[in-house]
Amino acid sequence: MGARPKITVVGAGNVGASVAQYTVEKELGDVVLVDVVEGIPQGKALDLAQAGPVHGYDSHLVGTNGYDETAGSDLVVITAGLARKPGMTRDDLLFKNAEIVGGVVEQVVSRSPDAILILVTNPLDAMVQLAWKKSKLPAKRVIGMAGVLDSSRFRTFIAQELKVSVENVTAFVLGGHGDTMVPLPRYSTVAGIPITELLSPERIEALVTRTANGGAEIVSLLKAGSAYYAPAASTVEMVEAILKDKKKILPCATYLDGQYGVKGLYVGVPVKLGRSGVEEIIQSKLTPAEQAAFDKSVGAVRELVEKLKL
Ligand code: TXD
Repeated sequence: MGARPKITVVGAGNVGASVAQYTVEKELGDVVLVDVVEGIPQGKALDLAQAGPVHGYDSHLVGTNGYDETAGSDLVVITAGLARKPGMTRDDLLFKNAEIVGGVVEQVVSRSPDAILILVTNPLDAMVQLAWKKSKLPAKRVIGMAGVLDSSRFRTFIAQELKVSVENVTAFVLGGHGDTMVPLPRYSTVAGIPITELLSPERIEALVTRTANGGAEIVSLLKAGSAYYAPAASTVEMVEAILKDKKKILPCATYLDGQYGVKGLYVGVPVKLGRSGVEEIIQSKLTPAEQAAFDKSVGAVRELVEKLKL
């Protein structure tokens, strides 16, 4: 490891390995890949290192089953966790992943007290709240990835519908991850034009519904496992915004302390990401209908968090 930023990725499964891949392809820093399964992080790190000559990156990669190699990380991405198995309730998953994420946070923070944490493990909003509590880090340095993915899905569907470049499409989403997320069509644009001027309310509603069910649509196609390319790409957009101090505004799960009428809870809203983490929470006025949908989403997040008794 050298003078480049140091990025630890915990969980070398589908999302974690893809995060490592995109991170080195963009040469954002050196990567330490951690997993409990023996051989997997080592094998994937070595394999990715051997793609370096072809892709032209010099980032170093290390795979490990321990945490000593993670010491002094600038940024830690946590994807470790279980997926829901048959017979397992959402609550079973909540408690199991809380145990995993809690343990991981203790291990990484003791060795990298200055790191910024990005949480990916589901249920996302509850896991990021737990990670913040356990880490005792300032809230600006503990951030959850979900909104970038949800808005990227929405942007994909808008671009397909209107047959325009995805690069022309921006989208604005709020709320918790998944089925209660709140897309804001009047702030979602194509080359600056709100989609409310380009699409009928019915078509917008259909795209919104498909976005909210975006994760489930992929699970039903893949059968085993869930989405990982877009989740990893979304995570790496956050990594890049932070390490390059871009001041990029992205929807992330962040700690609200009164903003949007919410206090003491992690929820997805647009934030400015820079080298110190969440540098600003971007606020905008919601219509009564938008605020009601947001409040409902916040209620669902709060319900999960309360079960954890943090
Ligand atoms: O928008 C979002 N936030 C999400 C969330 C988008 C996609 C995936 N999302 C969630 O991320 C998903 O529901 C899972 O909770 C995580 C990881 O998903 P992934 O698809 O990567 O799951 P895998 O392939 O099962 O990988 C999980 C890895 C696996 O290799 C385990 O061995 C490892 O986590 N694992 C651990 N690593 C380290 N330490 C501990 N304790 C541990 N336990 C399991």
